[in-house]
Amino acid sequence: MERTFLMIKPDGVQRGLIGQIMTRFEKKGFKLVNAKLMTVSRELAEKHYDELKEKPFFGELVDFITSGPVFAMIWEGNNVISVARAMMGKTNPADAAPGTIRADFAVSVGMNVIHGSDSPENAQREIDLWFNGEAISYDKTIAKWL
Ligand code: IDP
Repeated sequence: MERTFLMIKPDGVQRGLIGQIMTRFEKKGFKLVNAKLMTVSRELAEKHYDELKEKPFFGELVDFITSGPVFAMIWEGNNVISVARAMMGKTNPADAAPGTIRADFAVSVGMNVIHGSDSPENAQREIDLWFNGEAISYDKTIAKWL
């Protein structure tokens, strides 16, 4: 069973979108296995976005992610990494397909509401970085219907 790291960014928290976004993943049939509201240090933000450190927008991105609380989550399910990315939509909300989270809730590439791991390697790295690898293992009785 696959796990991914998802994070509602400061804009999503400020705009009161946590519940609506979580509902989409719950309704899809994925299982929440850890979650926390937290402030992000510059050190954590820089480690998280390490692959982007040469990009011209890196400083702006770190400023944004540390500007207010984020809601960090681990979700579990079949193909959850790629399916969650599809549900989020393209990075730039202007290019995201209608019905995706970024298309439905965001207008700018900087404030695009949600982060999701883009590969199994990054999912493991981000789960370790944000949650020290910790998640709750439990069964849902509905699982056989999904
Ligand atoms: P992703 O979040 O869809 O995986 P990445 O390329 O990993 O996209 O970029 C990380 C985040 O950096 C994006 O979600 C977006 O908020 C921000 N970002 C990406 N490109 C730009 C840009 O050109 N200007 C400002 N922010 C950007």
